[in-house]
Amino acid sequence: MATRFVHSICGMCTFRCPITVEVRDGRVKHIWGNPHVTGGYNLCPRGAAGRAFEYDDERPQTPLLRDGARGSGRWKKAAWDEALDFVADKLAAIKEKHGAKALVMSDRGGPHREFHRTFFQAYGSPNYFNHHATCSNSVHNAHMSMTGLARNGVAYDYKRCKYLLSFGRNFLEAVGTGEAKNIIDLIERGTTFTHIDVRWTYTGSKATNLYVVKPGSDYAIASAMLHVLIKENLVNREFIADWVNGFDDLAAFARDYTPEFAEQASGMPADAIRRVARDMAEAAPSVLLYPGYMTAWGSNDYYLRRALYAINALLGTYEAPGGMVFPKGPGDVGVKIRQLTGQAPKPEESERFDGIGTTCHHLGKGWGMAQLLPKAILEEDPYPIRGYIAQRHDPLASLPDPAAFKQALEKLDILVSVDVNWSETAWNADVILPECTYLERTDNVIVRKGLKPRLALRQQAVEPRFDSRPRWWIYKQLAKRLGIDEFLPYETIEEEIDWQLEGTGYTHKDFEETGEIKLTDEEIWYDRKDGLKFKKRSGKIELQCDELTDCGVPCWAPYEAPPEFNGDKFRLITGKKAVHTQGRTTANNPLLHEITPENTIYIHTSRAKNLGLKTGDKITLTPEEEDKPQTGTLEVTDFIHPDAVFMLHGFGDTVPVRSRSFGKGVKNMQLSTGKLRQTVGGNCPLTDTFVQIAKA
Ligand SMILES: Nc1nc2c(c(=O)[nH]1)N[C@H]1C(S)=C(S)[C@@H](COP(=O)(O)OP(=O)(O)OC[C@H]3O[C@@H](n4cnc5c(=O)[nH]c(N)nc54)[C@H](O)[C@@H]3O)O[C@H]1N2
Ligand SMILES: Nc1nc2c(c(=O)[nH]1)N[C@H]1C(S)=C(S)[C@@H](COP(=O)(O)OP(=O)(O)OC[C@H]3O[C@@H](n4cnc5c(=O)[nH]c(N)nc54)[C@H](O)[C@@H]3O)O[C@H]1N2
Ligand code: SF4
Ligand SMILES: [Mo]
Repeated sequence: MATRFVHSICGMCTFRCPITVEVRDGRVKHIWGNPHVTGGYNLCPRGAAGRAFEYDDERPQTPLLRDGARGSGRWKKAAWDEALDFVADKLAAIKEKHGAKALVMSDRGGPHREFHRTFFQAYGSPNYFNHHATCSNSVHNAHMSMTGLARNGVAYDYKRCKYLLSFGRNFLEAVGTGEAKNIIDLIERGTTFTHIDVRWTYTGSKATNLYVVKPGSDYAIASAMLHVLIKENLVNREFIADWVNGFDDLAAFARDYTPEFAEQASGMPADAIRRVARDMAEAAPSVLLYPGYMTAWGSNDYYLRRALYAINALLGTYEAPGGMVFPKGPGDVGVKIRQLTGQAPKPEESERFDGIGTTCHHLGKGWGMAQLLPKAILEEDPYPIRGYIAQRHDPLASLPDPAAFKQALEKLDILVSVDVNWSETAWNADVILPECTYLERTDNVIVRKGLKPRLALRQQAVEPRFDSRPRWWIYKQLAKRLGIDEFLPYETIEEEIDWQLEGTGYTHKDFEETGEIKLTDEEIWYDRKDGLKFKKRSGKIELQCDELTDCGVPCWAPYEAPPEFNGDKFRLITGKKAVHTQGRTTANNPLLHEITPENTIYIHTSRAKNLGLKTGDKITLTPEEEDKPQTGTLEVTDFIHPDAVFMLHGFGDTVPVRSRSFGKGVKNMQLSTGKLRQTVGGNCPLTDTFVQIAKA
């Protein structure tokens, strides 16, 4: 038996962990953590279940054209030429009739976007957006507003951290393996880890201190921490003098937010708030105040995230050992990696459908606002949108109110889904272009930024099982048909990789041995006195800035208390578990489905008692604006805040051909009616969802 080991990149979520695929006789035998990179730790359950995904037949196996009503499940199999001709003709007609901006494209973000982003830019539309409206928009835009840096414009030096504070970052269940390993090491080293959540999680159970607070009250807590740091002069005066503008405005804002005020608002004891602020100051600058990952909680997220970054700024944690460090790239070691996205010209038609850059200037164009698409399509406001390519993105599973979203999609001339699964969006599309799985394809070179930057490559481990194609091929073929393929200068993936690496002395062959190329053995640090690279006009962190106030957006907004919850009314909180990814198809993965086949509904014992409910009861959940209840199974627990009802995200599958997950559990997104709207941070206000609970 012939066994090979292929070093590659996991694709079961977007952490892109380094993997080694054991291939025996052309089949995946097992998937390991790549020992050359990780030093031996292994994958999360989803990463290991990649093999079950690969050998599951329940995915689109050829290009498909819709052959019945939308969502009816009637499809006509098509050859690739036929499907690509069909798509290209539609895209050409849309451009001719309505202009390029009438086409929108969304994806999952990240560094594997080169091919479709370049294609889309060459087509000439400004209307690219990604999933972040329901993920990190508010934290990203908060950081941009203060530093000009993206959310991932800083990395976290867990290894040297002396105090970790997190507001709801569920490191050990919403996992990335490398980060989870760092957190476990940190806990084992005895580092103080304070965690604030609205329920007990696995992460909370491992923390040094856990505070369960009123949902939506975190901004009061963070403001009170600012209050203590400033009032007790625990801030880093030298760092502030060198790098921070607007301190006085922030101090004026924080003056009224006493720990006692925050205790009343949140339930977190005032003494504890004081102690956390003082302990952090003691450990500073080796402190990590994690600013949040999935931050699409409520309407005031933006200010919570600004407050968290402000605490980091006042404690001087930027580029400090154990703090938030600037991730270094090839440029820092004098290496230049070419990227396709720079090749196509910027679209001439620059007015975006979501208003970013025209009516709305304080938000970044890079991520967009997916939640505004339905309104733009339905009302042709600000102009008609006629085509949509969803590339590795499932808006009908990841955005609130899928019924409203679906209604808008009906108005399109074409909806294309490029997916590896039967996603909810694929099921409702006009055309499905099946991509090869991450184990069946090679992608572009990516940069792993950090203190020691590296290059990494996803490398094909096995032959495609079905009539699917890699994304580099799909977009090259579409581009050829539209006469814009000069911007994708390759015929094979090896040519593309070597084009990216030209002038570096490396070629695609250099990834074969370990899957990565190390660009340096030494850590790179910038000089904290004069070498930090903030991207605001002043070159500093701006706690107060004209760019916001000129748009009518206050830099610091007053705390607004969330409503009271009693009787049968609850605030809907959703989240992840280590065995599933998002609203996506891991619920149908044969192995992962076996571990967690459906979600249950958690409420606090005191609330259940008042409603006469007990564990195992069938209950209905009714959304605010519609009388369409869903039914689920109740779990009564002491380990959740009484205001909240919690369920795992990603269940209640509506795609019949996913035989295992179809119809199992509750689809929380259907309860979030009326949430396809913008907040000040650009995120959807997902946890501003209120539901009524009753016995079924
Ligand atoms: N209520 C609620 N809503 C949420 C969340 C929540 O916790 N609660 N989580 C939010 C978060 S944090 C995020 S990031 C978003 C995520 O939302 P999405 O980005 O839509 O989620 P994913 O499920 O990761 O991936 C989308 C699609 O990519 C497909 N896919 C996977 N691998 C490949 C591939 O290699 N090629 C192609 N072409 N397609 C592929 C999957 O089959 C899936 O259909 O959802 C958000 N929505
Ligand atoms: N297994 C697994 N791991 C994943 C993913 C996955 O789908 N599955 N997705 C990845 C992605 S894309 C992302 S963005 C990250 C998300 O990582 P996280 O943001 O850590 O994860 P979530 O589960 O979305 O939600 C985090 C927590 O927020 C808490 N919370 C909700 N409202 C409040 C509040 O008002 N205050 C406080 N303090 N806490 C609150 C919830 O109780 C929940 O425990 O996970 C990544 N890792
Ligand atoms: S966290 Fe798990 S699923 Fe995500 S990339 Fe890493 S191993 Fe794969
Ligand atoms: Mo996310």
